[in-house]
Amino acid sequence: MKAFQNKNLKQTYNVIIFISSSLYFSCSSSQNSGEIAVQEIAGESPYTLIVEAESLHDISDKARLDEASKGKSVVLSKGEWLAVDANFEEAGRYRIEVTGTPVGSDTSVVWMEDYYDNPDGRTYDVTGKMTNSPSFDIQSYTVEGTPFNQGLHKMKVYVSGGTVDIDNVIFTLMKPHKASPEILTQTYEGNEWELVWSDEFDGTEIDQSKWTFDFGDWGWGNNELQYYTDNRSENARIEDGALVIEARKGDLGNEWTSARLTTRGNVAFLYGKIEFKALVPRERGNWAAGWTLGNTYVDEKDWPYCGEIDILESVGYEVDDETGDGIAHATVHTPAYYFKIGNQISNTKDVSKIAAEWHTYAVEWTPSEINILVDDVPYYLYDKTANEKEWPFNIPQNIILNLAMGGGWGGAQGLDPTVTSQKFLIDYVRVYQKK
Ligand SMILES: [Ca+2]
Repeated sequence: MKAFQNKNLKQTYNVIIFISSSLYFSCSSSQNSGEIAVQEIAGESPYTLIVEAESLHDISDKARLDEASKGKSVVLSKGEWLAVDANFEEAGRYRIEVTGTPVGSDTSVVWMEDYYDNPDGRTYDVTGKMTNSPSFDIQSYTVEGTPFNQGLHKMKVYVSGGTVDIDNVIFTLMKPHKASPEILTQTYEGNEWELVWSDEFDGTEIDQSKWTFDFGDWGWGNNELQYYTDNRSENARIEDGALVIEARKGDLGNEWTSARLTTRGNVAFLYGKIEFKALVPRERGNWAAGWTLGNTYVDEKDWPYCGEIDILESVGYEVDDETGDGIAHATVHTPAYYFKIGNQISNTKDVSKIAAEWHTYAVEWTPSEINILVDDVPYYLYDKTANEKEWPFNIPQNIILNLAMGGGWGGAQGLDPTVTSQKFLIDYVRVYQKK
């Protein structure tokens, strides 16, 4: 699901920041004893503005730099950035608000990048492109759901379109991080598969002892268009014995809404067979996936060290509108083999009527091999286990089911403008061990 992440981060940014004032400010908010500071750091570029903010403890507890920096806003034009140091006391999913006033009539575009100090050179787009609405004097460029680990994050806020007089950056904790407390470890010796966990989606409501919702619209590292809602039946529900994930256009003030369900926070799995039966949507612009991320994932810096197994990825533009024939993609991402260094190991399989009939997609995972199958036919093998970089798969993985719209891969050939709803159906998810 991350195959195209960070593709826009290979550019070199070499810009000068104009700072109207570079003094040190501090203040305390009513509910947070932490200091908020705006500071110019000697030793780095003298034109780099460093913003330091203590982390936030709950959704009502905001650190606002505008009180501290009143009259000290910073004007950034296309291609310019300023540094934002944010020290998060708590890991979780955050709302990011960049407030400021657009200057001129060009559409202004703002985005943020995390971990520019990462020693391995990988940085992360944590907002996607945020655009303003021209109907207010003071603008808020806002996204929700961005994961941040505890600790210091060295970030940059960029203006990549127009000019913006930036007042502040606000991080608000929306949901604390929770790894899966229950780990199911499957045996893998033997000849018969034994069911150990499943959701048949045969009830009337989504079982929240099994699934939680990853919500928000931070672009998910791929500039995806959708806002994933949090347990909203319009986007995720049980219907006729199947989970329906529905992407809806022009919904709730967003370009698209959709849903992303995960077992993270409830149960993670180590080894065994994970299988689901699904019917993917066929329209151009969608990107449906059933996959896993390691339980050690807290924010983007943990990837690909946490490991990722893409059991199924399907993009709508590869599906034949008439027949429903399409292509299943299988990939794993590891620290040794992942997209950013261009060597991730993938395979594809043509699937007849992938968007017209039900098919099963599965991974068989042992301490030495990952096999991926369509309709019980294996077509992908990953067996590189020389070291932890090649094989991060001795840690439990959480299952994820989602339907994205647009983004680097799903949107590579645009979106069908006539389509207003797309549905990804999952009949069941089952986990087995060998005995
Ligand atoms: Ca079912």
